[in-house]
Parts: sequence; C-alpha cells; structure tokens
Amino acid sequence: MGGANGKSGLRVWRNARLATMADGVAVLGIVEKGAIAARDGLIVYAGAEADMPASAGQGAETVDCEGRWITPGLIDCHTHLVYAGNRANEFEMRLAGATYEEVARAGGGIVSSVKSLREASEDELVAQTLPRLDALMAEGVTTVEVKSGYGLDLDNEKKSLRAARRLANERPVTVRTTCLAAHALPPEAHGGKDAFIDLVAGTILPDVAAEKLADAVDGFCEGIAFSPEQMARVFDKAKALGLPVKLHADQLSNLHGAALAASYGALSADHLEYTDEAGAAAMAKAGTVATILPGAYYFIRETKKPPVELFRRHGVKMAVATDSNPGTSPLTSLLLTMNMAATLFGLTVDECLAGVTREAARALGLLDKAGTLESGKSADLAIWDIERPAELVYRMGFNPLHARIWRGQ
Ligand code: DI6
Ligand code: FE
Repeated sequence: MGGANGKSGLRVWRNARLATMADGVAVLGIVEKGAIAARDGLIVYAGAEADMPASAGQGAETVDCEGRWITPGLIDCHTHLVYAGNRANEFEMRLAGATYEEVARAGGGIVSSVKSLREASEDELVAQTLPRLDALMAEGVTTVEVKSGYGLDLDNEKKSLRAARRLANERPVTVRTTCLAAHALPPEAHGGKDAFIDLVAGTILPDVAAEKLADAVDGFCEGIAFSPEQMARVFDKAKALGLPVKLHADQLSNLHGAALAASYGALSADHLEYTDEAGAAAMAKAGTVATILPGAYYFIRETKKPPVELFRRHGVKMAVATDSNPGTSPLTSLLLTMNMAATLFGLTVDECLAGVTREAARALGLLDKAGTLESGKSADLAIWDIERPAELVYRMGFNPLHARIWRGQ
C-alpha cells in the first residue's frame, strides 16, 4: 500500500474545507482552511492546515483542493446489491394496482429473484452487480454492505456471499458482507418456516461462518417472512458463532422487531416504519442504530413514516442507506437517498450526512476504522465541488463529486 505516493506513502490534501463528522464536536465538525495527511492509507492528521505538524507533511505528495469540501467517503450500510435480473415486470403490476405483499403472495417478489439468482453463475452475479457498485462509487461511496438473501439454500447463499467478497477484488472499495438467509421462504420449503429456520441455523450459518463469508447476520421479521420467535433462533445461532446481528424490523407491520434486535445487541435495526416508543427506547439502551431506508418507503408507496422524532428524543443514532434491491428499492444513489430522507422523513442536512458517514460506520461496527475524518482511520475521502454541505442533500440527480479517495489512493 502506498508505494505510488512516494517513498513514505505520504499524501496531503490541503486548501480544503472539511466536514470531519467527528462525534461530539459541533455538528458536522467543520474546519475551514483544513488539510488532511495520510500515510500508508491511514489518516495521520485532519484539521486546520495552519496547525498541521511539519512532520505530518514532510516529503508528502501534496494535492491542492482549491477550497473544495472534503467529507468522509460515503458508506452505504444496507444493500442487497448482489442479484440477477430485475423485477421491472412487478413494478408494472404494482402500477396496475397490486400491492407489494400481493405480488409476493402471488409467487413474485423475493422468490422470483431467488429463481434468477440460482440460475446465475458466481461470475455472472459479479458481472451483473458491478454496474450497480460503480454507480454508488461514482458518488463517493468507499464502503458498502452487501447482503445475501436471494439464494436461500446453502450453495446459493454461499455463492452470493462469495460474489459479494469478490467485488472488493474488482474495485477499490471496502465490502462488508451480511448473511440474510432468513429473508424469505424458498419454494422447496412448501410453507415450512420452522424447518427452513432449522436449515438456516443448523447448516447455513455454521457453514458460512466456518468459511468466514459473512461479517454479520440479518433477517426479515415480518408477517410475509419470519416471526420474532423464528428470528430469535437465528440470532441465538449467530451469537454462538460470534457474528453480530442486524434486522429488517417493523417495515410493513409492528412485530416489535426493533425491540427484538435491541435485546440481541444488534448493530442496527432497519426500516422501522412501524416501530413504537418501546422499540425506540430499547434501541437507545442497546446502542442499536436505526437505519432509515427511504428508497423502499418511496418505491412501495408506504404511507407510515419511521418515528424519527422518537429516535431523536431517545437518542437513537440514525443511519441512512439505499436498501438497493430489485423489489422495493432499485436505487443506486446515496445522494438521492439523502434527499429522500430529508424530504420524506424530515431528517436535517446534518442527520443525513452523519447517516451516510459516521452512523453508517457505526451500523457496520466499523466506527473505529471509517466514517469520520480523524487520525487513525482509513483515508477514505470524498472531495466535492460544492459551496456548502447542504448541496449534497438538496440536489436530485446531480453528482458534484470531484474525486474519491480510498485508503489514501
Ligand atoms: N425488505 C425489503 O424491502 C427487501 N427485503 C426486505 O426484507 C425487499 C427485497 C425484495 O423485494 O427483493
Ligand atoms: Fe433490505
């Protein structure tokens, strides 16, 4: 790492305005006339240019940012990026009046993506996923979480997770993988949800863990998916295997998934449209991040909004992510996602920007390595042609990214 940056792998970005997003300091952690120094892919200084120790800049290759803004590289902490084909046909059905749940019950929905994914080779999956990853990266994404969940048997879940891991060999980006085997019931299970949970907990998770294919375990707790009791069995196994958990919770109804996730110390609970105050309080107590997914809310024309005010009142941290998936959120723009979170749910600019940086890192258990511009963290930067940070949230369909730096390069 860093050979291209001169002998010491040292690089400095100067004459920049920083939104460090550091926790605790004034909202965005703004530094006018700032500079960042990185050595071997790690930040060694981020702050006022005038205060930068001479040692930090000595012998460095220097980039003049000409007054541009630098934020942490963006983090998309909830995606189902690895899938095959698309579901534009179901979109047309829904335009003709069917609901997402009706489409799912009619054998469409997640199960139709399962069929497509099972037919695709691992190479095909990687090839079909890369354009989506490229779209995210073109807007400054430097870390992306990718879930399985369209395989729903041992071989196809592992194929999905291997394809996700391979994305990091194909592109300069950090990939975190999540095993979402408990996403939906595959057709061969013939309605046997408990037997399928036996397969997930008894076979799929232990095998995936043994091959180190997943960094976390997720599930879909919903009437059309799995009950809280079934999810608890999945989480018990994840815990026994030493894997952190997350949950698709309270998206279409209130099964008290947020509280369930919190009771397992989940990194995050995601969606949360139907979460109640007890759920928010439990999340706050457990330090479970609320991942807000406005793309799915928008795309399925949900009308119940997540209880943002409750999250604020209880001090629950909020992340913002695309939920990029073929059924409910065919969205590959984290900038547009921030606009939706602000416009649809009333998040502030500061909450949106924290949601795709610091809080997204927290939701992935990566806050010690990414998500803010601070010494010791990975030098993952997004450099923007903007006059003020609010522009990143305000525009729709415009990309002001000037440069994207991953691990100092
Ligand atoms: N909730 C969602 O919005 C996605 N998965 C989930 O658990 C939907 C995935 C799909 O429809 O393909
Ligand atoms: Fe999702």
